Amino acid sequence: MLIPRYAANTPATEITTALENFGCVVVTGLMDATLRQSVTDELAPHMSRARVIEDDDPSQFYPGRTKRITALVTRSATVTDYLIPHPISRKVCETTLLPNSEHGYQLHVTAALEVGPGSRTQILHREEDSFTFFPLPRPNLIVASMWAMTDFRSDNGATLLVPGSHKWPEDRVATNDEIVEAEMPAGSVLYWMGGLLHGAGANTSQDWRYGVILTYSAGWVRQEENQYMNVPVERLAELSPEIKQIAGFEMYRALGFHDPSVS
Ligand SMILES: O=C(O)CCC(=O)C(=O)O
Repeated sequence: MLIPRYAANTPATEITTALENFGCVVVTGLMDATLRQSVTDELAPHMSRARVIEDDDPSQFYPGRTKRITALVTRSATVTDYLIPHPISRKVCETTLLPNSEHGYQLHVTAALEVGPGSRTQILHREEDSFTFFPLPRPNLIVASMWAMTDFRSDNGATLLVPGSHKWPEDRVATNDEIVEAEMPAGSVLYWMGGLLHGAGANTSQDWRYGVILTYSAGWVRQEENQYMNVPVERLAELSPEIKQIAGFEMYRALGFHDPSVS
């Protein structure tokens, strides 16, 4: 099975319908070379300090020969202002998350991720694996996006996904022929449902595969990335009301109050 693929000017309802049915979809042409360069330049000093795991432990979630940094709201104005609130991502969030979270959704994780030469296949997992309270298939609590800074190819670690697995029961295991690669040109975005099995592919090439992951969750769940720790008050003061809300700094009904005289 191939992952459904759409151009950026496709009506959003076509994209979200395919996403809900197949569990994943690629949208091409969402980010031009200038934007990609801005993201890469803003994150370069942080990426250069990121630790590369040299010794791979196959039982570990993160494969060796990969680099990962988080806190992108603090570290990249371009990710914050353009990628996070992108109209197609917002439409995807509205369609997949609002039915279970009618007062809004929030950022769940921001991460930039480089998969290096020699990196193995990542263990297949679901973004919603922390929410063990709900039996599989879970209600939609998360939707994920991967913004391709470089081409994603079969040989350089393109994300592997199992279409349809967001609707599977606990005991169904993916067979090799059910796993597909999200090959896509730089500037594309892969969206997938939080209940979908996926993981980074192996990189047998000489290139580093570079992507930015932005995930979003129902407004009432605990965010996976602790934005209150990863966004210092000086950076928070620079954020627009829209970004503050989406980053999780606004209340969801009674959740998240604070006393402004304290901080
Ligand atoms: O890098 C990828 O393609 C997927 C990474 C991922 O799913 C993760 O690290 O949680």
